[in-house]
Amino acid sequence: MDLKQELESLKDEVIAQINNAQDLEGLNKIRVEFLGKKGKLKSILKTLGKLSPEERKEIGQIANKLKDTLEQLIKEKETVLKEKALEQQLKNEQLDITLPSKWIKAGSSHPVISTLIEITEIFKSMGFSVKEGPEIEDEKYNFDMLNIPKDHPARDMQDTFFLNNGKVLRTHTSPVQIRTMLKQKPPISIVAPGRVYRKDADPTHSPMFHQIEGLLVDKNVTFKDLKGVLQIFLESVFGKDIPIRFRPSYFPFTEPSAEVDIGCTVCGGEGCRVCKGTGWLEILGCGMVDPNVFKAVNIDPDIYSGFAFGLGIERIAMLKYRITDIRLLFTNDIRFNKQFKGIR
Ligand code: 2U9
Repeated sequence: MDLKQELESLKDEVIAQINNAQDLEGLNKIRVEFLGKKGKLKSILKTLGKLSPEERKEIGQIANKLKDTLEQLIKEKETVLKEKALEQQLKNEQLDITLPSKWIKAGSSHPVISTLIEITEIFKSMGFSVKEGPEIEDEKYNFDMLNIPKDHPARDMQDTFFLNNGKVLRTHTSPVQIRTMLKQKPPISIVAPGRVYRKDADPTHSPMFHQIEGLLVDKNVTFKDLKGVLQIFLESVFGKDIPIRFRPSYFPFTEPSAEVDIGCTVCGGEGCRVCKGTGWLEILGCGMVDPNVFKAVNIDPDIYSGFAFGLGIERIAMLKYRITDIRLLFTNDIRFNKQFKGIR
């Protein structure tokens, strides 16, 4: 068989094999076997030297053309096989996107925290900014500068957690307002939400609870301003028709001082167990900042006046969700906590 014939039959053989190739791996084997460095086409070409120059030229051209043709055919087949492989892969990895997904258990906000956020947002909407401070406080900020003298019952060992380092767990968030007034000159309008601590434990008292306190200081601030702000606040939480009353009271850091009641949300004022038959619920304390407090932070009480107020968050949350024992809020019984899912 001469070289021409050999090339011709090689061509037929390779084409047949390419057509039969089932996958990319098989196709690559064919490429190596026939077109590779040690392939069959190369070994045929090695024998060209034995031919006359004319024949060499002719056969060389045929061989090169054959090489181009086979490379082209392999390339085309490669495209077909790649598509086939992808199709197979997609078939194997088929997803059923109509299957229902796995249920993700979402958490939710604790009722005390959702109440705290709700109340804070109301004061923010009235222009108050939010300030926070340390829970471990100096007695100076927690008591002295708030006009609470050394022999005051609020400082009593029975009420306050005293720490070994001479500091205390803050009994209210008032030190945040003291710290703010030391740093910032009036006008000031802030609320201070956070945890506070008192040695107290019964169905309505917890040794740790949350407060929000507010402070507004400027020239010409009056009790009327205090009443207006608290009315807007109470109507936002309990509804536009909620009855409100101010009762005279006493706090060392405010003068005059008042306690604010709302009509009982349980009996509507008729008298029940929750309001102890009075028809009223005590909601917060407030008053005009005592001049002694202003003096302690270097604000001139002859130029400036201000009002302050404070309330316990747990008490509001308990009224809102009709909870009768404060301890339920901190026991972390999942059956209790789950009831607030979806609220806020
Ligand atoms: C500064 C000056 C005055 C904050 C006030 C109350 C009245 C009050 C209680 C409510 C229920 C605490 O959580 S509770 O037990 N608070 O009655 N708090 S006036 O007065 C301030 C605070 C800071 C510098």
